Amino acid sequence: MRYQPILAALLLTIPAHCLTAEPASVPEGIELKVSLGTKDGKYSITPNDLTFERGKYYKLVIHNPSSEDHYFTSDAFATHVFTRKVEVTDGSGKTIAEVHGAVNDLELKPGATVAWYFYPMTKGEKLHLFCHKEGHEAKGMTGSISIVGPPPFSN
Ligand SMILES: [Cu+2]
Repeated sequence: MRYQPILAALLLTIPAHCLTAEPASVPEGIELKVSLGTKDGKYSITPNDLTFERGKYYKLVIHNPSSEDHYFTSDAFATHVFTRKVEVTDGSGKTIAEVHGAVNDLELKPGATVAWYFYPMTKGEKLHLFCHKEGHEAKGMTGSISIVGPPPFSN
């Protein structure tokens, strides 16, 4: 009992933001969906021409509906965005992992879905997007990503 005031004093020294989870007001992000391959085995990235606006917050949901592994690869894109996290979900849509840090290559197993949360930071025109699995780019798994708009934090 005599330690209670000490404990209370200690708790008061902890900044409030350390005690609470992320506020519910964190935006979900502008959602875009991309498919790597198709159910019937076509080698495509759909849509394959993506455009993002600087300073906005995005949730890019990448899904592989096919029966083989595919990559979402764009070395240039990684240097143009700030990645907040990549969420990996299980079959029921429950998050089973979060990956933090710069991302430039994702491999998705058949049926897998990930959500990439990021802020586009610097302008980019037709940044190369492809699947680097052998032969897949030549078969059609290619695309481009553009980042447009005024610089973030400019007004
Ligand atoms: Cu592929």
